[in-house]
Amino acid sequence: TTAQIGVTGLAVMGSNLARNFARNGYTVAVHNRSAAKTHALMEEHGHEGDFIAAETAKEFVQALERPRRLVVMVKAGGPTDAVIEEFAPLLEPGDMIIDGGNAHFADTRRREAALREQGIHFVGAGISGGEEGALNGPSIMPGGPAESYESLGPMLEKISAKAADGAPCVTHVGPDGAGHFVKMVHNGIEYADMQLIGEAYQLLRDVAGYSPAQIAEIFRTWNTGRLDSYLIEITAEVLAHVDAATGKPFVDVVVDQAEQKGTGRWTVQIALDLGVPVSGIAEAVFARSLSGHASLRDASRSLAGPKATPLSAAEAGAFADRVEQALYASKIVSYVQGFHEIDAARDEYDWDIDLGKVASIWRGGCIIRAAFLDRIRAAYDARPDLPSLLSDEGFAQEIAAAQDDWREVLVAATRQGVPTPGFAAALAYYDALRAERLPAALTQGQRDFFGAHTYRRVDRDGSFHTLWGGDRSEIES
Ligand code: NBP
Repeated sequence: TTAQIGVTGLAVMGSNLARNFARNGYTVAVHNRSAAKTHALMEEHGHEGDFIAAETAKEFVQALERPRRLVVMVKAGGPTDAVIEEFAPLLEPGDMIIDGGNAHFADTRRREAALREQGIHFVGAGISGGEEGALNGPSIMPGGPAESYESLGPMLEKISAKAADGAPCVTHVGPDGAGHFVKMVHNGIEYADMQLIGEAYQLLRDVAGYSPAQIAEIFRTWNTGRLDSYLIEITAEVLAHVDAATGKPFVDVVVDQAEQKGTGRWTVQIALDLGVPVSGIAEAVFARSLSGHASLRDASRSLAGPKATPLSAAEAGAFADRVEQALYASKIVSYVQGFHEIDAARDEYDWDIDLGKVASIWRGGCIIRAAFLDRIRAAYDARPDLPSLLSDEGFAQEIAAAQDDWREVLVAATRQGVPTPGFAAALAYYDALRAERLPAALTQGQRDFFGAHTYRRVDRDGSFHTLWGGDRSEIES
């Protein structure tokens, strides 16, 4: 027998993905650098479907039907290159290597170009949904050559999550690194979503005076409305959880220093290179980084702050409603920024990415899955050239309805000294976009003053310079 697909790298993600393929009726060849993981998978889950266990790379490749489809699920970076180096010489033109790890899209572009020389199709596929998603249906973002999707696509569609309307959460995103790029931005948006939820929690706790259990209930209620999403759902679970050892709220016994693996940081680094303002995502990355500076925080605890004035019970309820508005409006801005980054990459790399499809495949399986994404899909489907999600009438109206509360929440946060960098960055972005005039005009004047960098005028074409050190007359340059 031959296998229709092979998975090498059988840590948690790889073995769950292999089981997902097998449970969907495919014969799956499985391989891992150290054979112990292969044996463990066969022993524990071999009965779930048709697996072919391979001890060596050669056996693995021989077990695959042609053209071969070989999924690599190893630690991103050096290990991925090591695996490619090992397998590429054993493959033939037309075979496919599918990298399901969290690769940097620039690495994916490099690998795709190198393998193309050998006629091997390299598909960088972003996979989101964690272990559970890999087993029961992730959101999959494959890039690479469009023709590889013809035979690979139907298999991925089968194992992927399905949106509420039954559509599979996978599409051919675009060429070479497009899939991993979109996965990177997905993670950037995930960081922003998590930060905004964190700020909402802290405000409900410090300004409104609610307990974690009460806040869990508030999030449960929010989850039945327009904020309905996986992250809101698990937030309620985490907040309701009580630590068995101490009887305290779980959230109070966890060290408040957030870690990160790098995809959020990449989203911001690349956005800087592309010149795209992803301020909300950046604040989320910085907030995690700030939380980890323990000695700086220790040294700063005695700094002056405002006197806390807790709200009455009646005021607290109204405040919670305002926080919901602020959270929703800020969330819209995060998505505006994330989609802007994908749009900019589309131009930079000549990728034909359909933004409506991206929103569509994020509706299920992935960490940012949310009812809200169906609205984004609809907005882009109605107008594929939408300059920004804020240009969509529906979103613009919702923000218009939310903005008074959004501002009030930030006033309360500022007055009480609760840090809300995500909410604040989102509102500043919104206000900057709507502003009639920005102080950028003054910036241009300063640049011209100290560096003769020139400026453009509102009333005439051309570049101009004022002779600041002389008679201050203007010359055209
Ligand atoms: P890990 O990222 O922990 O990687 C472990 C696997 O890599 C093992 O199979 C290991 O083989 C293999 N490996 C290493 Br390390 N170095 C190797 C080398 N030089 N040659 C061959 N194999 C090597 O596994 P994971 O958590 O299952 O994640 C797999 C990929 O999926 C990663 O890229 C990750 O970023 C991505 N991802 C993870 C999640 C998640 O929720 N965990 C979600 C989405 C994407 P060994 O057994 O012989 O040491």
